[in-house]
Amino acid sequence: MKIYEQLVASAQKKGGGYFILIDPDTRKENELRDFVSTISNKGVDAFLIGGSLIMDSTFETTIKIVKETCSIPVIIFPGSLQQISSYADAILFLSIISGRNPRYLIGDQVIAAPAILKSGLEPISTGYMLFESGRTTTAEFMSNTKPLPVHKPEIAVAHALAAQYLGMKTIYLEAGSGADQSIPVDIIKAIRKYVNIPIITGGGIVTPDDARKKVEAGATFIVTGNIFDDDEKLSKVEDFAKAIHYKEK
Ligand code: 1GP
Repeated sequence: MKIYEQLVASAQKKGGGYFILIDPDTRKENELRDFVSTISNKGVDAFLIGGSLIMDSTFETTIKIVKETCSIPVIIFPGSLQQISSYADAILFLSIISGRNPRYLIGDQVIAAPAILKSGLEPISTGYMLFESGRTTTAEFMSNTKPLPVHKPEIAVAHALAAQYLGMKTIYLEAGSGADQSIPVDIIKAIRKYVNIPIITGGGIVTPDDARKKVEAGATFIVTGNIFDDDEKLSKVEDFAKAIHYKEK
């Protein structure tokens, strides 16, 4: 079974799925090994690896280390065309559908497609929807796109429906890494009312309670990243996983 299908089936059974985003710039070799081995048996369903702007050229090394350290699926969450590696299992094949920048709607995808074919990665077609979150995020700046308003659920629903009608496998509701405000549950509920493809959401989710509310509102997968830059918070991984896997006893 493909990674996408496995993760969706598991999320349906458990209530939701839990992804942790690893920014390759955050931890170097041994620290990364320790980080992954500490949390890999705490209920994480997949690791996302990538970043809107990677300063060090550690992308592929990061993937290799994570793959060597655990058996959890590794999915690339690419911030640029350079972020393709056959060491991962799958890649979110993103189109920034919230924006109107042709490069990120179809341009880079055409350039990346042959490299992805060659890599053997499983592409997961993803409609990426960036929302405003109070301040300019790296994703917004780098993609030169205007984020969606958070107080207009009908605009969000229309974008999500368009993604579904275009045959995309999932939508990623993004508030931006470290966002002050995560995606409001009202937006998730409004989208879930009309759209049945899986919803990934991340950016600014810092409490298990918030994660659980988003799953109950209709999100399929929750992504946390920044919060675990602080090693002292690592014990919370299990709390997030339990809150998200709320159907599990
Ligand atoms: C961003 O969803 C990720 O795409 C993670 O965000 O770092 O704010 O948890 P945070």
